[in-house]
This record gives sequence, structure tokens and C-alpha cells, in this order.
Amino acid sequence: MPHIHLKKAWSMSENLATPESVYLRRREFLKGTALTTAATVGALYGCGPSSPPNVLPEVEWSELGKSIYPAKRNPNYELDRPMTPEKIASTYNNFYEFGADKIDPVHYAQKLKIRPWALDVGGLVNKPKTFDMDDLLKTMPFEERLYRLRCVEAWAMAVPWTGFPLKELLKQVEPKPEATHVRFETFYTPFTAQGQLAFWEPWPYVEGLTLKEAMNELTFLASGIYGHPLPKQHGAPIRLVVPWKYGFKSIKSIVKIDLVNYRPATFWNTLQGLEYDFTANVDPRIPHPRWPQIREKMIGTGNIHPTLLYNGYEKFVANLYL
Ligand SMILES: Nc1nc2c(c(=O)[nH]1)N[C@H]1C(S)=C(S)[C@@H](COP(=O)(O)O)O[C@H]1N2
Ligand SMILES: [Mo]
Repeated sequence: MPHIHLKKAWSMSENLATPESVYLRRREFLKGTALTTAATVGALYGCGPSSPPNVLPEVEWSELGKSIYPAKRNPNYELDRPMTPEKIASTYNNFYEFGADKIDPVHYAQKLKIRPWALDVGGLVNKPKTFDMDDLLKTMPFEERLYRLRCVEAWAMAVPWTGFPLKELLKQVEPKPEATHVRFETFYTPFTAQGQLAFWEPWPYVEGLTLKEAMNELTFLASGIYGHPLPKQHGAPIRLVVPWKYGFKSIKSIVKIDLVNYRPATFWNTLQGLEYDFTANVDPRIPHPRWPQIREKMIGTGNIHPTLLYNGYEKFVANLYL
């Protein structure tokens, strides 16, 4: 492909730098209804901060956390590009519960109460269990992994997560043989998470994987980043990280995990099925209606890279899709 063409494709995606949601459609809806108040509109559509805070909000440490972070780095997962600076990664977030702009979560997610935090794991399992965050900190094999995360909006970052493989948790609850998929659910507290006031959106945020995908060694539950507990805007106290799929699969602030025998509905697929499919593997050959997927831009450096099949994690996951 001639250079000039690529350049054009890229700048087009820049101009279309609207968020993951069809913002305009929401606005039209709002205009057409008398139900909304100015306060709701303000909360949902900005009138908010437009720049990062001078100092990043402090992360909340628990006693146990002090013995976990920073965890030993697992050398099996290497980056092919520089790590994204923390200040960039933690002020450019998608967390629609706390607003539709990238800058919103660092400001608004601080309202989220993350302690105590219960994670309910059940459904088609022999040993359903509600894990307190502290139980997990005490019992799980924490390690650090360097992963790239690729958003469908064609930006990417490279960060050190701390956590453990999801399969370690699933083993503890013993999935029944009839379980085929795993369903994940985020909290639902519309009074602290203003984005959830949008009653026409399918809150709470839900996601899903096949059981095979969930058991893959890459599928990670993260409770930390950059050697410390997760800041709230990254999905504290615990979030999924699925590095070979578009970022929207990596659901934040999980309260519930269920083993099921059907393909679960997901937030973005329910909202805009034509743009977000269930599988959502990173694949430069599958065009997206709004963002060309051939290339991606690293936040921070702005460096452009070709998009890699399975986000470059082919050797770990290609066997899932034979
Ligand atoms: N609960 C919840 N999880 C979510 C989202 C969200 O809006 N709500 N956004 C997703 C999207 S689109 C992306 S790209 C990643 C961004 O993760 P980061 O902000 O930690 O970089 O989180 C994903 N997880
Ligand atoms: Mo995303």
C-alpha cells in the first residue's frame, strides 16, 4: 500500500476520534426527551474536567497489599515496544460508568468504594464461593506481566499488570462439565457512577468469554498496575485483562463471575452489535465501521504500529481458533 494512502487512512481515524459509544445518537435521544434534567446532561456529557489532575489521585493500599506489590515479573511475556508512562495510562481511560471522555475516569472514579469488595463466583460450578478481595490477596499466585492492551478505537498501551491467571480462580470453584462460557459483571451503583444514569444503556457492564478462552494462560485477573494496587480509573479492585482481544473485553471492577452454558450477552454487543462482536479478537483484516484497524497508535509516544493478528499473541491463542 503506498505511504500516502496509509497516512490518509490514519488521519481519518484521528478525525473520527469519537468515543466507543455513538455519542451523537445519545445526544439526539436526549434532545428528544423531556425526561432528562440539566444535571443529568451535565453529568453525562462533560461540563466536566478537560485536563489531567496535576497530581495523580493516591491509590488505596490494604495491609495485605504491602506484601504483594511489586510482584515478581513473569519473564514469559515480553513487550516489543516501550512501556507507556503511568501518568499517560492512568489519565486516558475508558470507564463509561464514570463518563464518556478519556479524562473523566481519573476524576470521577475516585468516588467508587472499593473496600470491602466481594467477588461472587458461581453458576455451573461445584463449589460456588464469594471471595473477599482480601481472600484473593492471601491465596492467589500474584505475578507481574507486561502486556499490550489494544482498544478498538485504534489506540494501544503497554503496561505492567499485577494479578493472577483467571484459571487459578476457576479451578477453585470447579466448573461443571456442562459449563461452556464465563460471564463477568461490573458493579451497579448509578448514584456514584453517573454514566449508569443512562437508563437506555444496558447497565451493568457485562462481558463474556468461552470457557476455553477463560482457561488460556494469558487471561489474567489484575488487581495492580505499575507495581501498586490498581487506581480506580483502571478498574480497582479487580479487573479482567485479555490481551489478544479488543480492550472492551477487559471488564473493570468485577463483582460477579458466572459459569454458564450459553453465550452471554455483552454490554457493547447489546448496545451496538454491528460494531462490537462477542469474540472481538484483535484482527487487522476485519474492518470496523469507524476506526480503520490496520494500524494503531501508542498513547504517550504517539508511535504508529501495524496492528498484529491476535494483538501479537498468536503463539498463545491461535490454537483456540483452529
Ligand atoms: N466496567 C467497564 N469495564 C471496561 C470499560 C468500561 O467502560 N466499563 N471500558 C473497556 C474499554 S473500551 C477499554 S479500551 C479498557 C480500557 O482500560 P484502561 O482504562 O485501564 O486502559 O477497559 C474496558 N473495560
Ligand atoms: Mo476500548
